[in-house]
Amino acid sequence: MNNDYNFEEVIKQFNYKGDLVDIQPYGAGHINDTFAVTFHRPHGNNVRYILQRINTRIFKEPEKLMENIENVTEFLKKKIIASGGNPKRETLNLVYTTNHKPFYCSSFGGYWRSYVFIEGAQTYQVVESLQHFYNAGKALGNFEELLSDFPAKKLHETIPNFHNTKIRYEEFLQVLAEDKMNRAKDVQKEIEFVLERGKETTVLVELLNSGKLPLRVTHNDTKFNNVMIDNDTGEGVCVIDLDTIMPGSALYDFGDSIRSGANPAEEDERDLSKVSMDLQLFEHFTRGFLEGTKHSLTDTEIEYLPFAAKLMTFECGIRFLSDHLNGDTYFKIHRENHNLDRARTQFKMVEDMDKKFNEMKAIVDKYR
Ligand code: ADP
Ligand code: GN1
Ligand code: MG
Repeated sequence: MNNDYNFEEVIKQFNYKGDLVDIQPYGAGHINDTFAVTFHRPHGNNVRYILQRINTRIFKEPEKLMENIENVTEFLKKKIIASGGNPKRETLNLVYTTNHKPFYCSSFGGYWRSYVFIEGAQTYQVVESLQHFYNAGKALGNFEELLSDFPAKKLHETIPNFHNTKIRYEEFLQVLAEDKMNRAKDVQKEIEFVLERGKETTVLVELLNSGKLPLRVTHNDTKFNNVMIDNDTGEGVCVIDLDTIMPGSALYDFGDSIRSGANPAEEDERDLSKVSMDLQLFEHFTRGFLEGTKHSLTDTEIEYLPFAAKLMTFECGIRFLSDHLNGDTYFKIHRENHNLDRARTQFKMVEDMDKKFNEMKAIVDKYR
């Protein structure tokens, strides 16, 4: 356990009931520091909460970020109640501080927040069943549908230009020109791969700017481990990790889900022969997503779904490769060349999507 954190100070700020019995690092996110904290209630069971330190190197305005999360979860709660759902499980529930704030700014540094732990469900790094991925698609489509009348103006942009692939590409060119760590010489093949495809990075940005694609309230970080899957029913019970909720495109959410879930291997798999874009997985997610959105996507959105899957995968690869060249300052790494390994899996997926592009289009047409 990392002793840099003064848990005693942090834990007493939140409205937890019972005696603290355990604190454990939790989950496999690349950004925040996440812990599961367990309390024992007198005459009762143990109760768990999620406690997170927000990564303020990445999220520079945590107060605004928390305002987004409060507004969105309150909005979702009302809708879930109105449709007879369970608001304690189907959306994140913040635990407030004793001062009625949604976060605590600690004396030793860092912004902390806490959520009710969603029990009886789990997240997966790799999809283990087609049904799970179909259900994740349904849950994410439904999430967008529920937020379709959320007042987008109320949202702060927590990371400006997050999915502006054109700007991501320009930033890559800059990092490459600087080559701070002198690593470019060892990754020429990957650099070439990016440079050859640079032109494609403007497509969605231009469609959005010209109004041909609608701006919606989107999640923007829809990797499979950001959907909690119910242990009994296999349903996508709750969409979590709401740090990047911002105005965006449904194509970002669809594309990022395919990027992370349609690959039967881990995101950092070193044996690239195991990495691919599995068409069966693609089909299950697509069917679920289109059902979840209640078929409300426009023709242009539907037309660009396969392209978005490829572009979001390419964008993520660019981000991993940029971070590798830049000395691994953004994504958490756990071994040498970790971001390079991650970039390679993304580029392998892009290549595979190129080969299977017509089949992906045919699948989308089947369910539109
Ligand atoms: P990061 O931004 O670092 O990815 P997440 O908010 O996704 O952080 O949390 C990391 C992991 O913690 C998730 O993948 C999930 O397994 C777990 N987790 C997060 N929130 C909850 C919750 N409310 N209940 C249960 N598990 C959760
Ligand atoms: C990060 O936070 P996490 O691990 O769910 C990243 C995503 C990337 C993803 C790649 C805020 O997601 O954009 O697609 O890693 N989140 C942020 O695995 O940058
Ligand atoms: Mg996450």
